Amino acid sequence: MSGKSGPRIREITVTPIAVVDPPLLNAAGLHAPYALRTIVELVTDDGISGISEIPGNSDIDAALEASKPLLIGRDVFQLSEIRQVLVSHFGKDTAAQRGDAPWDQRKMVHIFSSIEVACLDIIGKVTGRPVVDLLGGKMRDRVPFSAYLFYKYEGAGGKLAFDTDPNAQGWAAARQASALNPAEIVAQAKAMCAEFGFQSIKLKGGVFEPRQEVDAMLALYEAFGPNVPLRIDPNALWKVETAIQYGREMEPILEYLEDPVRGQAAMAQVRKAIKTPLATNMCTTSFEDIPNSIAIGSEDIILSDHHFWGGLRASMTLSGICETFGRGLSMHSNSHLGISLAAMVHLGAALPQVPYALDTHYPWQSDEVIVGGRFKFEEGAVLVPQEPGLGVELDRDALAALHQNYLECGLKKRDDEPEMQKKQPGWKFQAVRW
Ligand code: GKR
Ligand code: MG
Repeated sequence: MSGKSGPRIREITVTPIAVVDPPLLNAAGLHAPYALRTIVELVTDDGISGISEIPGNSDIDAALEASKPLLIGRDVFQLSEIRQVLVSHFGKDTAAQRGDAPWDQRKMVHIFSSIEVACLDIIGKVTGRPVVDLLGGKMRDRVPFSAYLFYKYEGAGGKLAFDTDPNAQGWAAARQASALNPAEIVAQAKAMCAEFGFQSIKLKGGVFEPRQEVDAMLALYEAFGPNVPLRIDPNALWKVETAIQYGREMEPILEYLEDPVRGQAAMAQVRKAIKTPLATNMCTTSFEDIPNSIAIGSEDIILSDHHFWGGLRASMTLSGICETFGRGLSMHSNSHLGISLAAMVHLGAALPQVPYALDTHYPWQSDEVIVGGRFKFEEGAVLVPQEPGLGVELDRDALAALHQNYLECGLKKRDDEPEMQKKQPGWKFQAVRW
C-alpha cells in the first residue's frame, strides 16, 4: 500500500547576498563592511516556494549547486532520506573542519540545514501550519532575545565603511558609534536596549586584554543593576588560569560565562573551578561531541544554532539530549536577516524550555530580504509568526539588490583578519591569547 507522496522539488535557487555590517571587533579580528549570507529557495512541482538563509561562503554555495541533481525530484517530506543522500555524496563533516574561528566553517551541516528549513517552510504551507507546529508545537507566543554588544570601531559599514551617516538618529546612530572602552559599551547597551527592549545583555569579548573586558561587565552591572542577566563571550581566547581568575571575580554578576577557553578539556577545568555556569558554541558543536562533553563535564549550556547543528529538527533532538543530561539549551547567532530570525523564532517557540534569552545579531543589520521589512521586537521578544510555514516571504527586489552588493563587494567568505589589518597592520589571529 503506498501513501501520498510529494510535493517534489522542481527547482533550487542559491543566491549569495552581502548585507551591510558595521566594523565589529571579535576574537578573529574585525567584521568586513558586508556580512555574507546565502538565500536558498526551493520550488515544488506544484509551484510552492520554500526559503532558508545560511551564512555565506562560496564553497558552501558551490556544494549546494552540486547537490541540485541529488535533490531535484525528491519529496519534501522525506527529510531523513534527503539527509542520507547528501551525507552519502558529501561525506560527514569532521570536527577539524569547524576551524578555530568563532564561527563554524563546516559544509555539510549548513547544506542540510538550508534544505531542511526550506522543506519545512513548504511542508508548513502544504499542511497550513506554522513551522513551530512541525517541531512539536508552540510552547510560547513570544521568544525572548538578548542584547548582543560588540566592541567596535566608529563606522556604519557597507559603502560608508568607517564613515558614519550624520543624519542617523537613535539606535541607527548608536550602531555607528565607536565602542572601545567600558563607558562606550554601556552607552551602546543603553541605546540597544532602548530600541529593542532587551532584558538581558551579552558582550562579545576576546578583543581587549581581559581586565578591560571584565571592567566593562562591572560597568554594565553598575548601569543596569542585578535584574538584567549578563554574559561575556571571549570566544576561547583566554588561558585556563585567566578564565578562573576573572571567572571568580565575575561570579556575583554573571548569568553565564561563554567559551572562556578553548576545547572541552580546558572548559571542564574552568567549570570545576568557578560557580558560574559555562556555555558554549565552540567546544560542543555536534552530536559527535556530546559523549565526551558528558564524560568530562565541559559545559552547562549548549548554544545551539540550527545553521550548524544540521537544522531545526536536529536542534529539537539536541534539546532532548540536553534535558536527559542536565544541560541547558539556548541559541547562538551570527550576522543574519529575517529568514534566519524567523527560523530561530519557530525553534525558540517549540523548545520545551527557554531559560535564557537567545542570542541574535539582528540589531546590527539594517538590510532585509523579506516582504514587509524588518522584524519588530517588543520588550526584547519576537512574536511567533502564525502563518503557514516560516511566515516570511522573499522580497525579490531586495534580494536582487543584496545580490548586487555581493557581486560588487568581492568577498567570498568571512575572514576578519585582513579587515583588522586595515586598522592594526600586521595583526594576526591567535587561538589562545591571554
Ligand atoms: O559575529 O563576530 C561575531 C561573533 O564572534 C560570531 O562569529 C560568533 O560565532 O556570535 C558568535 C559567538 O557567540 O561565538
Ligand atoms: Mg559564542
